[in-house]
Amino acid sequence: MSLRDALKIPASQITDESVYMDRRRLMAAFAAAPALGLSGCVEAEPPAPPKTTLTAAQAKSGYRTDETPTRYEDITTYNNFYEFGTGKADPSRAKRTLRTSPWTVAVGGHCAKPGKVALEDLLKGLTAEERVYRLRCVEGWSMVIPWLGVPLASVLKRFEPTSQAKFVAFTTLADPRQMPAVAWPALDWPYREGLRIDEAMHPLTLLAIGIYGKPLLQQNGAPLRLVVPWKYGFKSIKSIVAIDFVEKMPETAWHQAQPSEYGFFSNVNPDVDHPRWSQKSERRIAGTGSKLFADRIPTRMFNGYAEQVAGMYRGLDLRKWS
Ligand SMILES: Nc1nc2c(c(=O)[nH]1)N[C@H]1C(S)=C(S)[C@@H](COP(=O)(O)O)O[C@H]1N2
Ligand SMILES: [Mo]
Repeated sequence: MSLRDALKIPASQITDESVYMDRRRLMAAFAAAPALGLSGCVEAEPPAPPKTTLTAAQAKSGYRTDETPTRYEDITTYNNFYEFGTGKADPSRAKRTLRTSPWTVAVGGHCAKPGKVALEDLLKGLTAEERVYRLRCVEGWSMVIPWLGVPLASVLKRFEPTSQAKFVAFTTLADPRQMPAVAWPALDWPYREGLRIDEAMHPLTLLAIGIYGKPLLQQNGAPLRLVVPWKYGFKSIKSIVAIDFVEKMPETAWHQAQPSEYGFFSNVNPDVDHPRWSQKSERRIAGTGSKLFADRIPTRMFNGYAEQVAGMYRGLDLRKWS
């Protein structure tokens, strides 16, 4: 039995053995250079972001959609959360081992007021809003989800990031006692993600705490996860325990696993194919009758949020910086 079979990683998700071995070498190299850590630069730095202007009304127009929301039972049973297994049903079938209370988030790096903050304090004084955002996965499926959350910007501003804070790095909990699949090297734990500072501060970027008005379930990334609606699903990191303001583009779990397949920006872009499949179309998780997927629909640039976010990438080669 191959390692991939043993780990139940579908071929579409991870690769052939040779790439897997490459990744192991990469991980070994990474372990040998721990100083790289969170501030380690992934590749050459992209040009600085242009100054963008977005009116409140323009931003708000992205908060809703007329599309039919995906059913709650589908949103909570068709998941990617590799810390609980690589199968889509694994996270919802897993025992409820994640202790979400008390929950603390360590915020650090280039900011005037770093600190380890209890979740209640992190959200104190902020009003949770419902926003209906699409989530589009690289594997070609998508959902429409009524998220409950707070703008990430309003949380980050309280820590007073300095001018050296060019990027924001996020880290998921990696406790094998609470997350059984962390015992297996499906990814190099902890799961990490990152955003450029303007993306992190963009009004569309949400720190979600619920779905359909209910607190997030374990499988959806309780007690708080990121939602970046114009990027592929893996940018929406779950069960966040650390947020760091960094100067260099941070390493991310999927980029580290497959640098040729998962770029840092990972903006939904129908014109840039994943090396092993097209990104031109997607299928909604339909949840009607016995049909899991609805018919294929064309994928839209920036997942349909171009009006709100395209300005942030003016002058950036979206092929090179995919
Ligand atoms: N920590 C962590 N965050 C994660 C993942 C993961 O495996 N671990 N999977 C990502 C991927 S690939 C997707 S598509 C979304 C899925 O979110 P959902 O299960 O709530 O729909 O979570 C993202 N966040
Ligand atoms: Mo995904």
